[in-house]
Amino acid sequence: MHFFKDHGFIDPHSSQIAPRAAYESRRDWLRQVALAAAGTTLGSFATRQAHAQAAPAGVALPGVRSTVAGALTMEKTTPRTDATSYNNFYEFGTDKSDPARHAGALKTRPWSVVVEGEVKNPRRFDLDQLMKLGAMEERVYRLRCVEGWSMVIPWVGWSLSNLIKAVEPTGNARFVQFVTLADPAQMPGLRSSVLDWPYVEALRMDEAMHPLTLLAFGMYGEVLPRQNGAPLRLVVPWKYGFKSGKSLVKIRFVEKQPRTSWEVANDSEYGFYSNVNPNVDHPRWSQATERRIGEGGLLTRKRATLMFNGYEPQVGQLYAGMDLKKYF
Ligand SMILES: Nc1nc2c(c(=O)[nH]1)N[C@H]1C(S)=C(S)[C@@H](COP(=O)(O)O)O[C@H]1N2
Ligand SMILES: [Mo]
Repeated sequence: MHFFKDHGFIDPHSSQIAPRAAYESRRDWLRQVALAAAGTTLGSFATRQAHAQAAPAGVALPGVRSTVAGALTMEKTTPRTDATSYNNFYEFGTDKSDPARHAGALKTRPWSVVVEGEVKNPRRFDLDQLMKLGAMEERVYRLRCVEGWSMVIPWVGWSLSNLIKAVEPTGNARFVQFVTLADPAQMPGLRSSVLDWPYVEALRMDEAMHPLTLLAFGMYGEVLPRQNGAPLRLVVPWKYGFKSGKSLVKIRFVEKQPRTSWEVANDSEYGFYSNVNPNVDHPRWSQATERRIGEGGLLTRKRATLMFNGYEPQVGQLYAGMDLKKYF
């Protein structure tokens, strides 16, 4: 039997700082490394328990079972306690427990989302108007973080294609950018230059239009907790988690492939496509296996990572003819 012994679990994401940022802010960098080193598995487990209560009892947000192919994995869902206390949301800090600790005060109403760029109907949506553009569905997706851990989360939302159709992209729209709120008054993590703020992610238009690409407003049958990206976030289940931006305030349709925050931070490690691929290792660690959060302790066997995170039947054809080793 092959058991995996967890290393001290230094968060590779947060120990990865762009050279430029490191020069400009060495003190910040040292603080990041200290934080990452402090975040051992045992340490963060303790803090996780301590902050498990930080997720407020949510308001119910039910969704009908999705009929989109592949949208309902039968795998055991991750305990809500784990999904709401072990997070990446660097606007609130780089430790896994920071979002649950610091996002509680984020003001999620009133909230609006600006849709602009290459569309016939650019407009600012109030959150309540926006939520009515589609029928809420439950989608149970695997979430695979580039750091080598995964969860199974029951989201509530609808296909982003509902919004895209409503704003009618022009013939020039080839990519879609997703911009997260960047408010230093509410987000203590913005003091660090670990990333270029605001957090910006992007998809190619056909990826954005794919029925599995979800605009999520809830999880576990309730409105999204703030640490998970309230009041709305993207979920792209076949890509590494960082492609799914949280707490979105702007969606922009553009002609040229935009640079994303993680590419700006380090484009030799975080490419534009970043499809989950067990055959292409991160330059500093293997992507062949993953640790399922909430599944046992330190000696739990790792799982094999699946091509396109298990969504290859649905999305594989989007990349026909592309060199998947190149477009990591
Ligand atoms: N705005 C923003 N969105 C973000 C991040 C972030 O730091 N800021 N982290 C990403 C990463 S690395 C992952 S793995 C997922 C984690 O989502 P979860 O905390 O809801 O599991 O959010 C992604 N979206
Ligand atoms: Mo991630």
